[in-house]
Amino acid sequence: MDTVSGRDAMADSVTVLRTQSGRRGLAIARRRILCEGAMNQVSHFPRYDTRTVHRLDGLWEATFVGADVDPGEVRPGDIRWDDLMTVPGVFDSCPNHVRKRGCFALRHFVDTVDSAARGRLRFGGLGLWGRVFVDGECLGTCQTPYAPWSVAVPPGRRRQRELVILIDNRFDRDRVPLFDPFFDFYGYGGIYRSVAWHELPACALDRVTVTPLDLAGNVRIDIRLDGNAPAKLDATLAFDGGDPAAFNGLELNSGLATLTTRVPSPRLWEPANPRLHTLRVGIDGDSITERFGLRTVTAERGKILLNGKPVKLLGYNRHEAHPQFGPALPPQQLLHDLQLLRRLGCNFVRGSHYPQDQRFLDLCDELGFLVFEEALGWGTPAVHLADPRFNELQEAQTRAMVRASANHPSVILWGFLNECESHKPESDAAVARLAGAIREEDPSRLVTFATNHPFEERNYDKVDVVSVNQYPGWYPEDRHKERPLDEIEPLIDRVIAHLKAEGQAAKPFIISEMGAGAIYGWRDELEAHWSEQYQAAYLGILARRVVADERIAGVAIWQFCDGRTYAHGHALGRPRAFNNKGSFDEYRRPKMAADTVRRIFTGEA
Ligand code: ADA
Repeated sequence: MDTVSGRDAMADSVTVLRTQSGRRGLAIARRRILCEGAMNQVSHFPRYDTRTVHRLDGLWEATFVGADVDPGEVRPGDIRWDDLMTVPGVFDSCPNHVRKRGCFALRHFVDTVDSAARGRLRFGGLGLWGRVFVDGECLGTCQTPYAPWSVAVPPGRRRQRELVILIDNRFDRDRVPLFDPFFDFYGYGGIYRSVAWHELPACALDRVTVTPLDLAGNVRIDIRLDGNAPAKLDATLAFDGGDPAAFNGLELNSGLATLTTRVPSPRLWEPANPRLHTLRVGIDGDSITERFGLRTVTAERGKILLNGKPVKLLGYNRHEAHPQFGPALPPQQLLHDLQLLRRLGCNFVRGSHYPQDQRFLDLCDELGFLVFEEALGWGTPAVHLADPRFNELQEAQTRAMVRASANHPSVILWGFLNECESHKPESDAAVARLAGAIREEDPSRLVTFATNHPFEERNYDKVDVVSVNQYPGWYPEDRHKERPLDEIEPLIDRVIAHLKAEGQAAKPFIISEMGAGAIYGWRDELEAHWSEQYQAAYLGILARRVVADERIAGVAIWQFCDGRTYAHGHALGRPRAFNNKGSFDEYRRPKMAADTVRRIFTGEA
């Protein structure tokens, strides 16, 4: 499992096996052999061809530590290892631990090439809470579920390093201020995405961000260092595998060097023709290859413009969800989901409601999807919006999301705080802080957030795009109305009229959520709520209106597929304890609505 890039990977994996069998007995050696080739590894950009990177996805030792323990008191030396777990993976969907809430531990040994090298452990995302120990020493605690996160590892005394990760999935406002039990999606415990251990030189490259400045190939390049920065930086830049050009004596400001240049032979990235470029940056002792696309995204007179041309966003909200894998989806599923969306004529995905898997965004780049990526949030009440610790972690996860995804041309909208109490004064500072942090990190994309208070919203002035979540005809305004579907269009009309009255008519307006539930296979002559017919009729009205209405810049239908949610009393409004508003069920079997939407989005109807 320990893949080593930038070295002779095959020779190194043989060393791994020899070390294990010699030191820790045959059973473990067999276990290692199992680990070596069996797991799905799809590395994503950026890539590193000089440093040693141990990709740690695969089988780890594991154990459920307890439902009552304080994870802050757990020490690696006291743990008895009696189980196995895959990384990525969530323990509470595994047969041995299904439904459990508590503390779970995972262990893996990493055979470093240079024990004297400092390291960095990079996590694509975990939840709900995680703590990392290397050789028994606590190195950091992650309180930002789903967000990319990393921790520095000091050099060790021995080549083999013991890595122990504690995961806790209990709802706890102190430990996990960003995830609450009222969220309408299941809060799983585990390592949701890939983990890698990087061996680093004293001065290493952290990330290189390429920001398109125009359509002629001019770009701004930000080179961010990790470690001891020199006074000035000498770097080489090679686009698309071409010859490296030297850029010497670059000024550094807090480990960041910025320059502008022009991409040779620039090609635009467009949904119908998603052409990508690569940039390899080399410095003394390290290198990184980033992939990016040349495109601009702007807002003008109520429209979203991609490369200067209006684009209508037609798509769905998508949770990273599967009944067995939870949010730790295998790459087959990521591609499968996008292929289903494409068949429906979609060009747009809202990654509800958290930072996305980098492998998923790589696929969106390749397939030409447009993405609304948002930081973790769901129905945040005003009291949390006023809490300084909450806001600090919100900002941290939002910045981490933007930095991780900055090179994906697919991402055009940044968001946060889905359906917070943005009609209350406590929201003003919280929204301003997050919108400001995003613009500071990346002024090249549009900022939005999904409000479910369109008529009392206080924060329209802080966004570039107005995103509204509403469920007319599902959660009824009038329970006695004979034909609830008749609520849909009047509500849309009212929102549009209200935005005009508020002086927001020039901003693009998207319907970031609207939809209705249906139980897969429930076809009924009454065609009432929960029947496939009702949902199909509902989405038919919505999709037709969006396609036809110039004032609507796009839609993200709620939702792509059914997903597990509350396992408590809230499930009374969620049959099967699933949110059933998917156009596909949780196994991606289409309901009637999928075909209705397909016919409208593809123009067949
Ligand atoms: C909200 C929320 C979604 C989902 C939806 C629903 O708008 O943003 O996550 O819970 O309601 O199904 O009611």
